[in-house]
Amino acid sequence: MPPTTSRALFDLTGRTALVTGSTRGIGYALALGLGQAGAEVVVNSRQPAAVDAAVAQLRDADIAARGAAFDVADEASVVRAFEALDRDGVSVDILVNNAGIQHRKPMLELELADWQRVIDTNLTAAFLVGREAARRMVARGRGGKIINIGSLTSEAARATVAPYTVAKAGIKLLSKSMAAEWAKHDIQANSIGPGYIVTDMNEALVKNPEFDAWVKASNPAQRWGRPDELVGTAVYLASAASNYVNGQIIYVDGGWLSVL
Ligand code: GCO
Repeated sequence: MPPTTSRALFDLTGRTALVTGSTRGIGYALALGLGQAGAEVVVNSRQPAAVDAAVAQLRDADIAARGAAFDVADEASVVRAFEALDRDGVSVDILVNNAGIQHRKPMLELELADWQRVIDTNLTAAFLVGREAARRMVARGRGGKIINIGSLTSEAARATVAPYTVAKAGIKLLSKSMAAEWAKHDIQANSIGPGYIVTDMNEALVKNPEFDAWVKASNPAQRWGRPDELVGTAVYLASAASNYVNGQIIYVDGGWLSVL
């Protein structure tokens, strides 16, 4: 039965959320925000020590948290991780495919290995982790939520970040593909498209005066975004408030894509 009040619509109590790449930056902010909305959160990155530190930090904030260190781009690692969650009785109701890397290089100089590494981590991983989560959501018969993290580059390209751009464009249509196949199982799959957010990955850009000026001149909010400014959209897409929303992408970009 649907929640009885609009406030209850956004309550994630009793749900478990796996956020990939959640030991820092956007992923950590989303894990914290989903936890504050009531979810138990599963923290992920490839580094066990970083996962343990993030879990401890979340628990210090009274968030129910556990860790799952695995490589989202490695199929065997993903399968083993979900089998371990199965053994521990952990059911992922909400998946946030956030893990991602950046590699800035003009295509004329770009090595195939670097192209492939970005595609594997930023796009193929979302399929691998999404497939394992969805298989279990379907088997449990109580639906689920998948949130894939896109980018402004899901819509438009910036020079020197071609593999990232192509992967993020793929993320937008992967959410639509997931909706096409899994909506009948009451799974809602949507994307969030962050604008330029202050994160470790963007540190060099924030510190570059010309790039900083370009970002501020290119969006009507005239500023960079913060990771915590993505939390509201994530809670919405993770909650009953979005049960009839599927295959969409919501840009949290200061209005960047809305203006000439
Ligand atoms: C870059 C940045 C971008 C942002 C973000 C913008 O090098 O241009 O890393 O890719 O991170 O994706 O939406």
